[in-house]
Amino acid sequence: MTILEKMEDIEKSLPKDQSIDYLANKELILNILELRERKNVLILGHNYMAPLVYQLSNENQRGDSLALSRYAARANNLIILFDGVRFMAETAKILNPEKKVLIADLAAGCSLADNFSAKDVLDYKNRYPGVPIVTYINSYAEVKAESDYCCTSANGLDVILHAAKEYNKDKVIFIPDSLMGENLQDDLDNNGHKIDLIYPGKYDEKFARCEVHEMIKPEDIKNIRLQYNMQKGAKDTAVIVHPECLKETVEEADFSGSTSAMTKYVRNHSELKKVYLGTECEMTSNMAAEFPGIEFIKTCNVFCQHMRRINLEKILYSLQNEVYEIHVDEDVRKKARLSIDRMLEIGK
Ligand code: CIZ
Ligand code: SF4
Repeated sequence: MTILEKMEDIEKSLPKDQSIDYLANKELILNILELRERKNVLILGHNYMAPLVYQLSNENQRGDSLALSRYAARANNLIILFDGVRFMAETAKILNPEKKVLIADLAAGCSLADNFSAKDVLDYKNRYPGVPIVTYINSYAEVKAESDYCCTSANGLDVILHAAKEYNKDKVIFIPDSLMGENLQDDLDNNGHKIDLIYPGKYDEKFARCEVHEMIKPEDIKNIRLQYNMQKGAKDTAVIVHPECLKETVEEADFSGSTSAMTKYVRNHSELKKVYLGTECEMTSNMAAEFPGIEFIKTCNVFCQHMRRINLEKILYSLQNEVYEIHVDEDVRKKARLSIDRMLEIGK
């Protein structure tokens, strides 16, 4: 696709309410695409990016953090710009050490990753010797390096079951997300698995939550159902929430899953006419652009301050100067890689 064709494609693919934004930022977008081409950069776009940023990436180069990192590993580009938060770009670097991985703002954090250190993992290890540690992908390399397995919101249950079997234990440690831990324990119980999942906050005072998803309360879901006539279990409507939400919120939903699972759910239910997504708000904008036949309820004002740090101006600056590169200590990287590889093996 030529740059002009890509510009036309972006304009066409944007949600209707963004056409003025497109015109206002046209030159910036053009400059970014020219640099992308000249420097042969792979631009990866996470599902939570604002539509103008999201559309900079080609269709198959958008998605969740793991799918994007895997995509990066297959690509030939020597420079990767990861439009997402820092732990995601770091995961791409762990899987692609020989490539230069850039992020438009190194301060793009995450309330889950930022509140959990390698020392916290070691504390769990000391308290529960021999119990396998499954670490959510929303964590930094030093934390992954001290863990036995990595997991994502798409495969958490499978990885936990595998870890319990492999270590012959009825206990598994899951870090750092307290709310997802609670939701996973529920999944285990509901599916008849007698596994005690040890997550922060269950038996101790430590706690980590996604500051975005914890804002979506069960009463919000009830109100949306009433206001938009979306009964639980109805065929043509769906309330879908992320497993980083409160357990009580998940219980009110029709389905709970990772961003990739949300997309898959909508794609596989062609009868859907109205959908509410309980997650970062930009995901709703991006889904609305992808599924124009469905009405997406956008009542929320739930944005991630970290994701919002990634904007067109900073992307251009990073590409122009090849700055804000992700570095990971090689010993840490190798150990972190092991936990990711052990997860990928399970998915095979
Ligand atoms: O792994 C990701 O991309 C995250 C953090 C969210 C999701 O559910 O896809
Ligand atoms: Fe972290 Fe939540 Fe923001 Fe995702 S949405 S980056 S989990 S704070």
